[in-house]
Amino acid sequence: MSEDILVVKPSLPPYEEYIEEIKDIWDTGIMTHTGPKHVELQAKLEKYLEVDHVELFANGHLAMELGLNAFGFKPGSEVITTPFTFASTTQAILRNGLVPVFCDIREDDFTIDVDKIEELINYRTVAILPVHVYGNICDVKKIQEIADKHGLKVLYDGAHAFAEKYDGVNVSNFGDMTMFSFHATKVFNTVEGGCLTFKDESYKQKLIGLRQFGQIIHTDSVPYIGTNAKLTEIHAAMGLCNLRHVDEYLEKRKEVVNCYRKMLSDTKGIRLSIIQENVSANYAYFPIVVEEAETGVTREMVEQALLKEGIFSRRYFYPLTCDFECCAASRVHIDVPVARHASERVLALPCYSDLKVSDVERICNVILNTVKKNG
Ligand code: T4K
Repeated sequence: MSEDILVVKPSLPPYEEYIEEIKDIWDTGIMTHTGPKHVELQAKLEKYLEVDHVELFANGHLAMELGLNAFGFKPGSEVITTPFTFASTTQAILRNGLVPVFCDIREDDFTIDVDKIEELINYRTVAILPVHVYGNICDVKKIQEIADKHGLKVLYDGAHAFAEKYDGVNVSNFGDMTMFSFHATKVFNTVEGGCLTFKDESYKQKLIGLRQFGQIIHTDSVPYIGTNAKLTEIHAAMGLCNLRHVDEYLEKRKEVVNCYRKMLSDTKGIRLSIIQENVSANYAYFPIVVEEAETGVTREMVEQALLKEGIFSRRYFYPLTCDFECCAASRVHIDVPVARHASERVLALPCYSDLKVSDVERICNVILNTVKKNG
């Protein structure tokens, strides 16, 4: 009997390495509040991500929420974004009292359709929040052109895009800010955690303040309405260990994705995301779109066939976030046929660094047999 295969699994450093890393926390008793591990991880990430500034947060969601907050937009202002994403992206906009305006996505890589952005801009528009979904990088050049033309800020949801480069430039450098998630299920993890990257130093003090109760640290001054979004030393220690191994994790993920592509390319009724030639990929997710019109086989049939074999896939991302009940009062624009088509047919297949190639072959064979038997 084969073991169950989950859709994602954390990449973990050797147990002994982590224990060694947290030893001095026991000696110093410094557990949180921008301690030495936090400071070390921040510096190492600035180097690894080749960016001027990194600020760390308790998770990717809070990083994004506070990044938006730091821009200081008037409540009710509009932010152009996509609904084909995890709940967090849209929630970050709503929790800032801003209005998400939903733009459709491209069919081939699921990122924001840049040709549809400008028609959504009006006098209330203040920002664009595009998502590098599955690690597919948005058309960052065109987005910057539009933002410059209309005086808009750009915050990238790069939750899936850690370590990627676009035309040789680390993606942490695009837009005004980029958020990366360090959740346990991500390419690089601190168990829970996340960061913002940015080039403009003037955001730094405000972000640090927002992260720690609105204070200017080590003073009595509390100029901002902040929260508690600090990354603990225990989490930072996991980050320090994982950063030593992240390039190995990426290599293993590459093998997994290459095997999927080899076995599933040219399968009738199964559409794969395009390979972005100018992006050095991190192989974060492996989505397929099950086009039932071609074979009669639906996503649900594939999902169930996998489940029968103990293989867990996920409908990332269904439903569209614009269909969430909590968006009902504020969704300004929901004409998103391409996103809707993808969301109703997409299935993320298991993808993580420890997934064996033999297991990928097993997963693909279940899919191929399902298509052959029913298609
Ligand atoms: N923006 C985007 C585009 C995102 O995708 C995300 C998060 C964010 C923003 C926000 O970043 P964070 O605030 O999370 O840093 C999971 C992750 O929790 C979430 O981080 C991720 N995106 C999202 C795509 O997936 P769920 O609700 O699907 O997770 P869950 O608990 O059902 O777990 C999924 C699988 O992972 C299961 O098969 C079990 C496995 N797993 C999970 C955990 C928590 C493990 O093996 N170990 C674990 O510790 O959201």
